[in-house]
Amino acid sequence: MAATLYVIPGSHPSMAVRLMLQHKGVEYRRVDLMPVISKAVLKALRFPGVTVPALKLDDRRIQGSLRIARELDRLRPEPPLFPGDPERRTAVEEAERWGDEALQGSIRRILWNAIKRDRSSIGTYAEGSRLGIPTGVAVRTAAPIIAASVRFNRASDENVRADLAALPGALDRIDDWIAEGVLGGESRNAADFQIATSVRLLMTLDDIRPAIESRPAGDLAMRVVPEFPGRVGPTLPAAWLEPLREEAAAPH
Ligand SMILES: N[C@@H](CCC(=O)N[C@@H](CS)C(=O)NCC(=O)O)C(=O)O
Repeated sequence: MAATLYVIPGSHPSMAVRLMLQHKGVEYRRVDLMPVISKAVLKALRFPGVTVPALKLDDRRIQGSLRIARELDRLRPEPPLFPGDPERRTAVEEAERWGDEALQGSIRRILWNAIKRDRSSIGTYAEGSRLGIPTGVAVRTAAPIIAASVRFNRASDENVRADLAALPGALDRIDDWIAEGVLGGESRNAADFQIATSVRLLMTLDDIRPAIESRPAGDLAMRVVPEFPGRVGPTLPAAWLEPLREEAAAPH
């Protein structure tokens, strides 16, 4: 099986699929793409959509972290990404879907809004990647890419302030799933990869890491994704972070 995975450095669902391939022991070639430019590349490669992760398996093109997880389980059942017990599988799928539909987008918006405020930070997400041009050049020419990404991901100030206000509730939900054993069980499942990569990406923001690291969600993120390149220093308005500060002060 010849596998090529197209990713964007710093993309959380891309990291989720990298870890799933590793979990399955599937050898693959990774191709790093620049955001925005990735869309044209994926079109040229005849993928049906314009987002990463995008996986070419022999002649087949599979896109989207949820679809890829199911295809990997079909092609290589062991170790499984979903529990065999139907009730437990439903719970994992529910958490995975929320991770894909709700959590992923809010984290993308928060990240792009922070990068817009501290443009020099974008290069840190490219550490260890091969973009085909020197990282310094990529960073110096990144302004239009950042502006397009903020627009494309609807990372407006209004939306991001709302995302940050909703974050404590989202983290509570993840902590509850960990307590129930849906996440963070003995063997990693698709929802672990889906959600832990999002939380881990958020922990690359100095403004937000303190509100996460002492929680079960932060602990899971560090265990599932010990390394996630990238760092943004303090940059978000203090008032937006108030809901997280109150949260960090409360016992967990
Ligand atoms: N829910 C999809 C989302 C994929 C997605 O939106 N990927 C982003 C990167 S995280 C992307 O390709 N964005 C295009 C761009 O940044 O230009 C999945 O899990 O595969």
